[in-house]
Amino acid sequence: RPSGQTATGATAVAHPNIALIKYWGKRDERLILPCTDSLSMTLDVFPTTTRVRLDPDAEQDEVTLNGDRATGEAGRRITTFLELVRELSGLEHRAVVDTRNTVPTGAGLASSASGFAALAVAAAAAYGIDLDATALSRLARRGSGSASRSVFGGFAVWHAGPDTGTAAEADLGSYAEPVPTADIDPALVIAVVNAGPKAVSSREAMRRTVDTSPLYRPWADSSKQDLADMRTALGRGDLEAVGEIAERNALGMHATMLAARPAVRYLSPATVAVLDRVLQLRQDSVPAYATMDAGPNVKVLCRRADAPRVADAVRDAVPDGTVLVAGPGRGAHLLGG
Ligand code: 2P0
Repeated sequence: RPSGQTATGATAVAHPNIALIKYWGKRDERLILPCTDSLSMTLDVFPTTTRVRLDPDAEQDEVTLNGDRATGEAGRRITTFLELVRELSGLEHRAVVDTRNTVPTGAGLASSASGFAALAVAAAAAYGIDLDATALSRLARRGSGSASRSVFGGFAVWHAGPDTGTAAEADLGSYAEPVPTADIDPALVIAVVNAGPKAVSSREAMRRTVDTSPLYRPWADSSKQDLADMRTALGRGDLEAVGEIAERNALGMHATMLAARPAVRYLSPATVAVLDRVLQLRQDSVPAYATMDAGPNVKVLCRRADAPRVADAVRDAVPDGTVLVAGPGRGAHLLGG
């Protein structure tokens, strides 16, 4: 038994991941089955630490997020997730969940990915269900799609799973796994630009895009080729190709949202300022490539050796922003495990 686990409780740590081939759009909202495969790098910054303890006497789950009692949607999502864990375990005990997130407030940095990956690992251990990494990834997916990838360290691909057959078959086929890569010694320079809170949740934005954007299908189709090309580029350790594919896939995803009705636009003037700087870096022969998620922040993929120069350039573009450098990190694990 790892030291993070006691008879009735367990503590797990997980990190966010940044997708290089994006997940955007669900074909099943309840099971969180995506329309497309996606591929990401798990980071070595912003860990989430989650402790789950069973309380046989409690009538309700008690969830604390960064020291405050979770209310509203966040609390509901966690309780719904715990219901699923209880179903799998056959135990009915309520749980005390304590989550500490280190993502800076408003950074828009996939805290649901690290959050549900840590919760899946801690809750499975606390409820005594013995799941392998594949099953943990499937379970984490039910909390938040991108969490399926944070179960693994480094580069991971999340399979959409079969879209013929039963719901159970689709569920079984939709999980993440590590991607074979040659060493590209990558860094992601993260530009947290100043921005207000997200106007549209990614859940709602995905739904609107799938339902109304005439560009959605073409992007989803092109994403298949992007993924195949990305696997090849990672396999041969070609950072330039990895970056080019990641950038085109992300810009395509944002194009689908811009064409939704009404449009969803997460990119801000500061985002574009960073994109200009990334272009300039490439003209100066520094391989650097941008990707953006459901917010204005930019993550710039480059060689670790170039990260200080890239970070300086980005800082110069967004003087009011915060810039930090991340590398590939570990998958979700029990503390002490
Ligand atoms: C990704 N994003 O692949 C994409 C790219 C944002 C843009 O996964 O509804 O929080 O919980 O499954 O995983 C954000 O969506 O959505 C996301 P749910 P999630 O990283």
